[in-house]
Amino acid sequence: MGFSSADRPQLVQLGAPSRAAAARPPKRGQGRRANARKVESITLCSATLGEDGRHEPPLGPLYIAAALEAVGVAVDFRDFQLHEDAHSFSGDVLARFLAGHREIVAVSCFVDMLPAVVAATRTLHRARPETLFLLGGPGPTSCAERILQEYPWITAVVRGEGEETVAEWIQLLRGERTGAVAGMVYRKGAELIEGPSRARNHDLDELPLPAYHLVDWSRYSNARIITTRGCSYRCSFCDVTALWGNRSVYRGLAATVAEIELLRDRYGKPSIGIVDDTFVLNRDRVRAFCRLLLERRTDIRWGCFGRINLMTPDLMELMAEAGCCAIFYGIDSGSQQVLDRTVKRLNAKQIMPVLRASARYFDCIEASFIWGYPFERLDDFRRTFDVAAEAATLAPVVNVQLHMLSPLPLSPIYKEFPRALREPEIEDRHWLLLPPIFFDERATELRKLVRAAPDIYPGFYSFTTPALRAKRRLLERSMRALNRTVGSALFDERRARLLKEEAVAVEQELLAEPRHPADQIGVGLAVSYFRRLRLHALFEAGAKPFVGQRGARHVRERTEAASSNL
Ligand code: B12
Ligand code: SF4
Repeated sequence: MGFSSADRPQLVQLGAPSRAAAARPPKRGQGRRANARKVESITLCSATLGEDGRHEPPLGPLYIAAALEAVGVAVDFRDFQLHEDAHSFSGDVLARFLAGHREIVAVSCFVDMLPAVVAATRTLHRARPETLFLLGGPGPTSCAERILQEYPWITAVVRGEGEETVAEWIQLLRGERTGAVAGMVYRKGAELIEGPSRARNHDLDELPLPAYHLVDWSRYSNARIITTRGCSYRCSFCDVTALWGNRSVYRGLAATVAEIELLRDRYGKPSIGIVDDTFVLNRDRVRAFCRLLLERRTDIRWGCFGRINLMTPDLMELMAEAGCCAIFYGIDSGSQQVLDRTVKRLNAKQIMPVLRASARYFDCIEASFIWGYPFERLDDFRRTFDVAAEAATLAPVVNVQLHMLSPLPLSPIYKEFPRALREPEIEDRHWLLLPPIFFDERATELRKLVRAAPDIYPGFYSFTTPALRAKRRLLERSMRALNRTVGSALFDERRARLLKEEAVAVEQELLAEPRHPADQIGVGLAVSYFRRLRLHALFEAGAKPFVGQRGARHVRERTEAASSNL
């Protein structure tokens, strides 16, 4: 069901009321009281999934839960990633997960789960049409207005940072305020009201902490925190700047470390993922953070998002001393032409020296590459492949990821090439960033939604890209090498050890074999895969596999720091 363009609701853009006017109680007889609701409780669902079978508490929805509790709303919190069938490509599973919901259902998701959320809310609406549906998070933010135009059962969508917006919406529903709510689009009768943009929150330490008390911590492997909102780079394939603006807002370090210690002490999580888009953006701040952890002997293990051009040996050393054991690098291409064209602000020559140095300090390094740009020639792709192959020789400490570019709705690259979308094909399935909705047989309903409104869901598509077949041939060769290597562990006793224990000599022997970059990548992926299996088994057995083996101890024992070639 959807609106045809002829009967789409009219969008009314409203300016912000003055603070005094907004907070003024409505006058008698104005009629608003008649529609006012009590809004005592809400069902709030995080519909974002975990990765590799690991789960961490979803921060965004927990910040929203805290904001709701602050205005007196009891939150029935549900985390869909913990459902055994969460990866089922089905709106019905999510709808069943939400059974017994309150009169308002708020759902948070990223682009990948948006069709499932839309399908689930449609099912719930059919069963209980009086329910109000509020969506938020990066997925709905990207096309808030279009969602409301297309799906008449959805009541409102919050854009971006949601704490203040959701609180004001509740006040509006209760009849406690008037005027448009900034930072959201919502339905009022037949009209869509678009509030003005909401100014970014510049005092993050004023916000209540995420409502950690609402989750069952025994279900999560690690904790997660965010210490900066936004990123000041403008990589053209990314939508972070569009979602958060290009000004980074930092939390205070004392408050950040206090939160980390709370997660460690009250919730028993000494391993923490710092999910700032680019944690190392302000290196002096990172140094101060590390020194504070060391001074306070906080003794946690943590991971973060780094950036190749910002890493120096002394920074890595200090981070490792302070417990950093995992780092993610969005490298995104090995070709300088593509790096420049995407405004990545990175010199391709820095990539390998930084990866090699990082491998001396950190346990787990994700080296993420993207391919499939509309302007990526075959020789650009080969450069990416060559760098990825060199990075793969550092497996399993370095794990290479090769994603096919997903056109995120708010990314500058999608705005530049809106007509270059194509449906991915079965050959692309291993490399897609978002779920393979176009060829998974369970995804019929979601596929229909995506095909009916590609502008809402461009991330499921790919871009047309030069020399696709030749690129695929190289990628397929990597997959064959990966499968061969994993398969060989079933028959070769020496290699079979890798399934159970770390055997560096066997890994080195495997990594020394390949001559072709495609084979090198495949073998590197296999070596990393063996390590993931081992970690998973340890985790299932109740151990703490994410405690670093390099980290602080490694740095203290290390003798070759001076030989860094950065
Ligand atoms: C941690 C993280 C992950 C984690 C965990 C996600 C989780 N369960 O929470 C993992 C590694 C699993 C992951 C995976 C993916 N991620 Co991710 N991830 C992030 C990251 C780095 C931090 C998320 C976070 O906690 N932010 C901090 C909180 C405070 O912000 P927030 O969630 O946006 O919440 C605020 C608002 O959005 C809003 N809000 C949020 N929910 C709700 C709900 C309601 C009702 C309301 C009113 C408001 C509201 O208010 C919140 C507070 O102000 C972000 C980048 C970023 N810095 O945000 C990318 C990001 C969210 N991921 C992204 C993507 C694309 C993915 C993947 C699809 C692909 C991939 N491999 O990266 C997968 C898909 C996951 C899945 N299957 O569902 C994109 C999303 C793009 C988009 N427009 O949707 C982002 C923005 C990064 C990027 N640009 O590439 N991710
Ligand atoms: S890709 Fe990373 S560095 Fe670039 S704009 Fe996005 S978050 Fe910032």
